[in-house]
Amino acid sequence: MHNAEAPHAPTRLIDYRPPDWLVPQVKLRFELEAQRTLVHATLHVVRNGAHDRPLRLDGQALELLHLAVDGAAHDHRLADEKLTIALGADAAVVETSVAIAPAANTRLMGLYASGGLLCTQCEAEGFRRITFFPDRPDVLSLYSVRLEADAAAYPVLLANGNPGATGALPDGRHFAEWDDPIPKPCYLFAAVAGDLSALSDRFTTMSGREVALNIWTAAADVARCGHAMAALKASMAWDERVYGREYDLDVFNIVAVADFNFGAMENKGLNIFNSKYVLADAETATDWDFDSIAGIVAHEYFHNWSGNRVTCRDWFQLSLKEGFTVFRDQQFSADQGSAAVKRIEDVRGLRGMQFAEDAGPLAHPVRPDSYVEISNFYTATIYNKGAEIIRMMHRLLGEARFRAASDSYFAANDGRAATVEDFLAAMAGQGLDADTFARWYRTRGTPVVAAALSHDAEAATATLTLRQSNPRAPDAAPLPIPLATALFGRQTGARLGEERLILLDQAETRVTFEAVREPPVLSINRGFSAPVLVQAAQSADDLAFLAAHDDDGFGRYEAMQQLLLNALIQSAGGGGTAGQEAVIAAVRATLRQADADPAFVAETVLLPAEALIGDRMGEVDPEAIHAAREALRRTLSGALREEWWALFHGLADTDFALTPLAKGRRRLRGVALGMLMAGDDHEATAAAFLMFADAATMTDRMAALGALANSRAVEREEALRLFEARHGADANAMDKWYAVQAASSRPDTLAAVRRLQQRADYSPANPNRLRSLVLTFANNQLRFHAADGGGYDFLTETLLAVDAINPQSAARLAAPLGRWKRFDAGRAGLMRRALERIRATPGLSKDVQEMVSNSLEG
Ligand code: HT7
Ligand code: ZN
Repeated sequence: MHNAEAPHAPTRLIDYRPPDWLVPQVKLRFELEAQRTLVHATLHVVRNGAHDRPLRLDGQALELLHLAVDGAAHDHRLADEKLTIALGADAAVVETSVAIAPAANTRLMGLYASGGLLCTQCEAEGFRRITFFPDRPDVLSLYSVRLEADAAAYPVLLANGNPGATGALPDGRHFAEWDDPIPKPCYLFAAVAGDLSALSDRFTTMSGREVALNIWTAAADVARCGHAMAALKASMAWDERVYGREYDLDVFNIVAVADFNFGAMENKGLNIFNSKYVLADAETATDWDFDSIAGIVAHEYFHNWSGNRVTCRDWFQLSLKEGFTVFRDQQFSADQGSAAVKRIEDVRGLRGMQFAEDAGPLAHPVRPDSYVEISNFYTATIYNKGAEIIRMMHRLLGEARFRAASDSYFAANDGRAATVEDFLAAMAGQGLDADTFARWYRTRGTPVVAAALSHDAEAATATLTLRQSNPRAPDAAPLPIPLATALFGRQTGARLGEERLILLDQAETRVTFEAVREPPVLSINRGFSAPVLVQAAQSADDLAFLAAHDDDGFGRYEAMQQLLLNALIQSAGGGGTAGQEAVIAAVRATLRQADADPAFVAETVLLPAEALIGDRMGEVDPEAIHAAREALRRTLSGALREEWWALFHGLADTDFALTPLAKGRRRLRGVALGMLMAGDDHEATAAAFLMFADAATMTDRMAALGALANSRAVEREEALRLFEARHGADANAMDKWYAVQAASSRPDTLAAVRRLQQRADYSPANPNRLRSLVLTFANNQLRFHAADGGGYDFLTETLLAVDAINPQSAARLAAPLGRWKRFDAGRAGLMRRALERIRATPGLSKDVQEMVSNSLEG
């Protein structure tokens, strides 16, 4: 089967040309109504350079009602989502009026309705669904906006910049004007209208300016905005202190909406957030939610400089703002709690998502060469690998020089649409080898570093041989890979000399360590100094030694995880369970540190996820991996039973605190419960139910519900029922309820997911609900990859139905099928056929077409 429709033409980086026309000034007037909104635009356009090309404006799903140039009717052509106007002069005033239909906009791009609100999402190419405009990030304009709407339905009217005049209009309507004094690309445009209430506060900037802060939401939810507000103020202070960046408008507004394609959006002065990342209280939010809210509030705020004041020249430069901003939000979060635990969480996320992406058919460089649909490129590679590249620069330059380089980057590019080269040039100004570093941006795939250590006892030297390779880019030039390295004495357990930062920038390097008088154990890529896979062939003894003695917290975590992973891979590959005593002993030793750092211990002893085990095996065998992981869980559960129970009881808290210690205690208690529940133990099931029923926090409630969700015990159904009775009216809490069932290892999970799809409160049009049910199920390796292909059929049907509603959501559902080459012939064939069936469906969106074609051919 093949799709008769022609594939969409890709956009290519090498074809970049500066805009033919600039738009220094824009005036917009909205006559807002959910069914039909009128948008009147006045663009002051200026020819950019000497040429005779016409003005070409992007427009999608717009009904053109009126067009004038310099006040008079003018010839124009409207075809293929482009409005072409030939202009004789070098400057003109172009006026258009269009009609759009927010209530019918299920793509959630452009102006759309969510609940009773009207709101916008323009990144990457949504502004063209609001008005005709050169919808590209290198056209920066000053905006003045007037919103008009029914005063009862939409009492609050917000747009970017600073507020201006407001007033009443005939027929119960009213208006509000907003002026943004800072030039911006149209993807940062935003407007919101609705019946909103605000949690308000103030911030005094470092130069003494007063900024009004508001978080807007439904009146009933205002009390749940406190955490987000505290995070906003902390972010503003942090960006001043650490990067010298001051906020530049009189107001900073955040609006929470229920239907949103992403986490949040950094529109200038008017951030729009998925409500999941704003609303939180002890009753409904887990510690993960609280931390995510703080991280995302910070991320969007930091974009005010890394993204808004300095924006991207084109979408190929997306990581210029996203990678840098993720790095900045990671630094911020590390400063708020335990830096070591934050690093572990970030690396776990990177390995789980980005390494998998880099190893599969959707692998792409951090700066891709081409795309069909840019929305498909908001990926872990752009965001998280991009952040790791910045982190490596930070590490190589050191704090002071990195700060100097970032200062000069902001100063040189303020008000400009910049490129990765501009960023590298600023780093080069402080001594970074920008030419070789640029290779990280153009090379896809995760580099593999083979490390071999030899010891010459007589000479008291150790030689470390390092070789880099990249299976996904075998011919690529070597990358500069900074590897923080130390040696430890096997006899003394002490570190031998200082940590060294080795820059592996050749295919192979040899490094000698002096005064190594006892057999050394290698600790490499400490703190995860480079986003690479290290193959160091360390024995179980070496790993257990490092898990106990490494003075780098990440190194101890890494050693323990590698020990667990080796045991799991051996057993899942049919190699038995020999050597697991060493694993038990290492876990026991780690548990002894629980009082000092429970969060670290929880992360360290948590068994690697089934998908990660699969990523490290030649062929993914979902059943064998699940069986091996369950068996190890039972082994650890039995061997350390007293320890787990002691932790479970000893870590029970009845109060609600958000300190790192309190969060760590809850996390470790959840891990202990998970271990105790291995094998559906009755005593543990009863304890889990009690924990669920008595929980003082959502974290405890969800830990218990998650453990029960895999169980066959009657308590499972009772807990699910109680949860629904308590949280049924709260969409964000119910998303957790959906997800926990979709992630279950029970054999009836697919049937349960299909039943859940029939519920009245399930809607595929809501991206959060879709993700919590369908994407969670598609990432449930054991049940999604059932050998009969039932999971693939389910996903295919759902994806095709969703594509007609929201192509961005549908495209995200395609990714799990992209792993097809990693499975046995039976599953691979079924997955490939599912992809082919999708590709052959008429009328497919270009979002899905690109994902599916890349999955089949990449
Ligand atoms: N820069 C924002 C990206 C974003 C987005 C992209 C595609 C479709 C919808 C979207 N909503 C937000 C989010 C960020 O990285 O901060
Ligand atoms: Zn971002």
